[in-house]
Amino acid sequence: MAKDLTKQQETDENHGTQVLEEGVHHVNNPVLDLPEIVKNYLGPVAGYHQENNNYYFSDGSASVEIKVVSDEIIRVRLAPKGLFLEDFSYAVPQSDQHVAVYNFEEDQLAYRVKTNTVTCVINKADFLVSFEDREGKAYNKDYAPMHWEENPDFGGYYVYCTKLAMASEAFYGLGDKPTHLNIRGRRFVNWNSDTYSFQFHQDPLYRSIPFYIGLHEGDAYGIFFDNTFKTYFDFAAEAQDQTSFWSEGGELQYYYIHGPHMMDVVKRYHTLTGTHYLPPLWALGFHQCRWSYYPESKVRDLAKNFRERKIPCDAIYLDIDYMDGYRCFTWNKRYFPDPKKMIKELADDGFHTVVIIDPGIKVDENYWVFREGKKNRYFCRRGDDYFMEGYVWPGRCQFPDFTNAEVREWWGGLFKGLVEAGVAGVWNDMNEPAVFGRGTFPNDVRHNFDGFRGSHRKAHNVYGMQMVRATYEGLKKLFQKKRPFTITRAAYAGTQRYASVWTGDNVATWEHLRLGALQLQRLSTSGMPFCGTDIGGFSGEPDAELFTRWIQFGVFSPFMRAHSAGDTAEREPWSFGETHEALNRKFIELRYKLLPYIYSVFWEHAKYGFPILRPITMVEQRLEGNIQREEEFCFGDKVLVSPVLNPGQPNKMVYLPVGEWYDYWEDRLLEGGKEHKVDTPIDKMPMFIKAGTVLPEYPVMQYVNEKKIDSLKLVVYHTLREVNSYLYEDHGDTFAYEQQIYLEKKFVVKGAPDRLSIHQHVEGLYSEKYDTYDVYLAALPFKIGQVKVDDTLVSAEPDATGRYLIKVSKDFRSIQIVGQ
Ligand code: MIG
Repeated sequence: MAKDLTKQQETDENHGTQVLEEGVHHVNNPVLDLPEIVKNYLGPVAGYHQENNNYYFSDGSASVEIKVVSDEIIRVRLAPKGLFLEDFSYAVPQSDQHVAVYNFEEDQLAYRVKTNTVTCVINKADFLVSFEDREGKAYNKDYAPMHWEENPDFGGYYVYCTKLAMASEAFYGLGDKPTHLNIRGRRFVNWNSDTYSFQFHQDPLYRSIPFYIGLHEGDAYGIFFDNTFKTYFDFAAEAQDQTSFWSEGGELQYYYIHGPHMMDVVKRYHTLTGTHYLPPLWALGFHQCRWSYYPESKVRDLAKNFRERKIPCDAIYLDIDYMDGYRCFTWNKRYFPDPKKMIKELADDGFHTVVIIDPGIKVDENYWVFREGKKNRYFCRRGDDYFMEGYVWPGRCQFPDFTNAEVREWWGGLFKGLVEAGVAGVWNDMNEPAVFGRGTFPNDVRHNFDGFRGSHRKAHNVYGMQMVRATYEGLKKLFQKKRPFTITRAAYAGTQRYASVWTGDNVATWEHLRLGALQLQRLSTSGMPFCGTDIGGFSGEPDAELFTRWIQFGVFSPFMRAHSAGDTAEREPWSFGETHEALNRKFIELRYKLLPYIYSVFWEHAKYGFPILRPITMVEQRLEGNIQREEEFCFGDKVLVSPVLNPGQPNKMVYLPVGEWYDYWEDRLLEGGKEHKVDTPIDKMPMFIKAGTVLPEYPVMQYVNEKKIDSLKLVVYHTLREVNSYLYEDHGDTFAYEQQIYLEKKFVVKGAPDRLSIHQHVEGLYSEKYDTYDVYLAALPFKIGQVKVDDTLVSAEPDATGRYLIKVSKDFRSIQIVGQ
């Protein structure tokens, strides 16, 4: 097939000559001299040169740059006329990483750029590029030479890359696409879109993450096509043996990211695009939202209900109605006469207040934000210099150009008033950007693009990202020492550096609950770790059962927020009668118990780039049967859950990866590597803990830091192997951790049929506020003979559930438990 393409190309060239020859006969009509617009393919490689870790190959007119980014990452760029665009990316702030070793080889057939782990092969005859591991196994290969087509309307080129899709290759990633985890056989577009009540398979949605993972014979690699224009991906949909990606503009620029572990691919993708900063601990609690809670009495009533009913909650959201005529950075004083006082009183009761901010600024000469933006020329302009105007909630609006650093700085400062009023977090909505009636901005709108200039074609997909970046950076400055919380609807690759995301306007149906489970797993594997769905569904009405099942899934969503549209019935955890109120409470309490574990998983993400949610395929990528598994997933590496996704479901089959697992609800040992039938009455959700885990648990609190913890609970699950667990602790809401003011505790658990030992190693400079641990030994397969803590004999007390309790100093180094 690749040959055919070369033929095609030859014909095109011949055709070009014919046109020219014909032109000789038609000198009066120069239009006939113009070459036809055709797809151009790279020809045979004519030569190369090297500049440090960049290698340039040319076919005589077009150039390809191969850049060794790190031992495992190689970047490829194409310049159709030999001239590369300026090297600027919103996703990758710094493409120069440490490279240990690289070298170059040439033989008759090919050039090879080699690192310690990857070899990039460039075939001389056809310019096909491929990537191999050290053993020469091909991970990823061009099917056709890179190609392009001139874009006469806008300039530049449509750029294309076509890869070989291997017979059994599966594909993952690509952000929030609402479809099955394996996207083989499907085609996608990336163009951020406001998609109220979206459906299964609908495309595109709110975010553009042009990054995918290929998994073939158990080995994985990633491709990150860093291009902000409208991009397309085809995963063996049009042709079974081809995977293509292309764009309507910009450069054909992609990163090949080596595995072979999927986890490492994601981790390395994060070395390019950054991780999510460590969120404040309260942001990992339960959040209650609705469009909208107003006036103030309603908000107070909501808060009171949470506390009286003893349902934990850390954040209350104010949707657009808190503003004066939907003008950003203002308050509706009739609904909220004294916001500062209200927010203070909520804070005293343990609630953080998060407010929504949209990009549209009302055209209104009496509105200071509009006046400032107008005076300083901060609003977007059309191709012919008219202002970009469109209708959104406030009425006729203009829109800041967030791709301008000066505008971002200004925007960040606008939060001063809200921060002074006590606001703890900001929710950016409508930033695809959404415009009533016409969807989004027209293509001719111009953007600064941080000095690199571009039309909306180029800036559309990063508009929301730059808005939330401005929001995050502004809040960070205003808060000084405290960590901000931000959430955005639109995003491009790299947005995780500035915000969490939610999946937008979903629907209160069982299908959407399932979709949410797919979307959050997909977002996690696509570098957007801090993500959640509107629990309960945004539009439509969930019944009690659906709501409770969604809360259960919410406990294991990185971001846990209930939200609903204004035209639906009120929807709080107590809205479905007492039985369900108790069930919802039980599971929200579970979230709070697990907080120290959840926080540690976020730390592993922030510091090392590990995803929070891990689909089974990622945990056991070598087992092909796992490719089909979409319902069970791991939260961190110690907890596996399988949310119940059907009404009236009495039980479900749950697959547990190879190894031993414990049913969380009854400390029952289950053998992994197979499926288990698990009962799923409404008060249970399948949840399993890996054998050998040290699971930290907080006592139930109504909000983060409500109580001082006197003794931290650690549940230790018996194992026959050696297993490491990590616990991360710090202030919870400052940046002191950047100065080593944190603790990273490693617990090494080793077991045999008649014994168990736990060793603790502590690093860091923070001091916990408690002095002891309550160590609970779960599921011991033997009767305790003796327990030694750092060489001192201590006693173990059995509790009602069959666990044994040992009280130890938080500074213990080892615990040895021996059977009778
Ligand atoms: O046009 O602010 O997705 O969460 O409640 C609707 C009102 C605008 C869409 C968001 C939704 C939010 C709603 N917004």
